[in-house]
Amino acid sequence: MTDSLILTEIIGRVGIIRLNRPKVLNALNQELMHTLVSALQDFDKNPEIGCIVLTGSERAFAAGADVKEMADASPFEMIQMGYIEQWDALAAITKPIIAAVSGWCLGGGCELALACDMIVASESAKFGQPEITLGIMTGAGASQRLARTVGKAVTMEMVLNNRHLSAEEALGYGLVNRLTPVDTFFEEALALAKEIAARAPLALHSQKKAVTLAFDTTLPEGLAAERRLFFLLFSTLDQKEGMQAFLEKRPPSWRGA
Ligand code: DAK
Repeated sequence: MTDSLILTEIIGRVGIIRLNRPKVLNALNQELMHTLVSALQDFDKNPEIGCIVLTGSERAFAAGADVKEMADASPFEMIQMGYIEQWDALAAITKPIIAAVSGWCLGGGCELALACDMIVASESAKFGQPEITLGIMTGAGASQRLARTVGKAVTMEMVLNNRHLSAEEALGYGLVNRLTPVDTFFEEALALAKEIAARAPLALHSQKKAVTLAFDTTLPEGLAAERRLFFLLFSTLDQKEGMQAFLEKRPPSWRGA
């Protein structure tokens, strides 16, 4: 399917979404966010898809929310844009999402990458939160997700003084999983996504949920939720199949049931 704001494709069990506003470095306007979230929800509902890759261009993953769209907005208009609802819907996607990032990854773009489960970055990737330069602050999760990922000191420098992280620094701080040459970042992300997509679907679903809870709950609540999810998987055919396949020294054949 082709859309003006995003391009989608399915390769094997991987759903791919490419942000497609190249003239404005994939600035995230409301329409793009709305289209992106519906594409993610469609992939999430599709049992033929096990993992999602979200990417932009070589020059920019996304240079942030669309400044032109926000420049003259009142607080009420900002609320009406439904931006918050889109971000909440994005966080509710149950399948693993890998961000394949090259070039600019700023503001809302960086928050979008942070809302994904893993990041594969090209050597040209630059991560930053420049909201302060516009007289505003982060609004889609960076103050929380970035701080939990790279720590307080680096986050403070990024949000208070527009410090950009190079891809190498981002790798060192644990913001990204893998660093690749510019011409292979997408292939690397796709290869990782194909491996993940081939794994037991219900176990993937529960495992993502459990790790996500680590950021949303206290340790005892998170541990209790992990145990519930763990025991629940013993009601699945895939648990029986996975363990039987191990004992019979053969590859498992997952049913997603
Ligand atoms: N919005 C709109 N247009 C943008 C843009 C953006 N964020 N970023 C780039 N563009 C446009 C430029 O205006 C330019 O358009 P033309 O002049 O050609 O018409 C085109 O993309 C190419 O950009 P440049 O000519 O500037 O390219 P350079 O290589 O020289 O510079 C740059 C690249 C990324 C350093 C620069 O474009 C830049 O500084 N861009 C702005 C980055 C930025 O400030 N991003 C943060 C935006 S604020 C919310 C939650 C979150 C947010 C909002 C609401 N709620 C909960 C309601 C998030 C806010 C943000 O992200």
